[in-house]
Amino acid sequence: MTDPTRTERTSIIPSEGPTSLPLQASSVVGTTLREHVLAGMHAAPGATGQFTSLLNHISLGIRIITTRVRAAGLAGMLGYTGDTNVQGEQVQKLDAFANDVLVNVLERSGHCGLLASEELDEARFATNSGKYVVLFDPLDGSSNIDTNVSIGTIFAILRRRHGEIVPHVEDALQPGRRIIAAGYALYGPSTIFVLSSGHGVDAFTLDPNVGEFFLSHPNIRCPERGNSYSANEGNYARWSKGVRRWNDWVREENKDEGRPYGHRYVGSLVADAHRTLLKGGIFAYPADTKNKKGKLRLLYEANPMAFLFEQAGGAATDGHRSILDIHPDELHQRTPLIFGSKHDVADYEAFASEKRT
Ligand code: P6P
Repeated sequence: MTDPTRTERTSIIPSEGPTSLPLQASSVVGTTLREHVLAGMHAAPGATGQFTSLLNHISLGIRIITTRVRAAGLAGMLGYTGDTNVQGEQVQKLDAFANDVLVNVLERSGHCGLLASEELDEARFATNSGKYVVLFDPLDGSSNIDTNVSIGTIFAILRRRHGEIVPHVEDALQPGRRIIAAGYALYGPSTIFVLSSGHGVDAFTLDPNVGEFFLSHPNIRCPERGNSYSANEGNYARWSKGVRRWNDWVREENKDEGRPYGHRYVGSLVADAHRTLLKGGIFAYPADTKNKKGKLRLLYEANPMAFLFEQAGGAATDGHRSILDIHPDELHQRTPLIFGSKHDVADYEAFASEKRT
């Protein structure tokens, strides 16, 4: 059965020559995110519209953040607030603003029971009756803000597990397999909103003049194998023997196997993830002797990315198991994070576990 939420973009220019037929109204305007999400709701038996409303509020938050990111250089929003967050990192003004915006729209949606953010030490009860949990990194890659490098917002949505009216912090500590939707916004030359609610992955591009996201990349599939790798090789000496062997292998000359791979590394997770999702290849942030559990956060960075890549036919691992199978113990726990084309990820796991030398 074709997925009713798969609304192929109608062509704006008729494929044949000049036609006397008037352009169909639908062929002038693409599919908006709002329409796409609504179509998903109509296709979901028993849908109440709460999930749709929650997604629309997240979209509103991302559009508000976009305006400030675009004007940050002029609006004096760059530079540090002087505060430090639970990660011990200097909090930049845009981080704080993005966090406040998302907390506000989630509370106003009335459907978020519990929220957790990289910028908040503890999980926060949003609305007692809200049946959803939203975990997010409001502005990932913020260390790149001052140099005008693309940054992003990452989120995951789950259902609350505990029946009590008052949300329970345990509702946030669920394995990624229980994610019902996840996505990211990439604030690059365009603002792109990439979303999956369990029926494949779609991307929407913001038209700033209209203030709407339009479907630009329906049904994204991550290529089964790519030709680039993305890793901070400055950590090479700190990696395990198996990971160093993988890195050496991926750079060896072997024309038959398409190596060496090209090296691409922005140092902003959402930018590196988006390229890997569209072009294939592999992103790797392994554990090392400095970050023994890895650097990236499980709940609001690794899990959303893992959900998206698996939905697009790719894979995501900590080097030994799927990221989505990890049972969280604490809100801000870190994990090694490797994702991308499924064959490239499988090669990495073989080297990392030293099954391959
Ligand atoms: P490194 C940015 O600070 C970030 O949290 C992610 O966006 C990015 O993938 C990673 O850290 C980069 O880390 O150690 O290479 O600078």
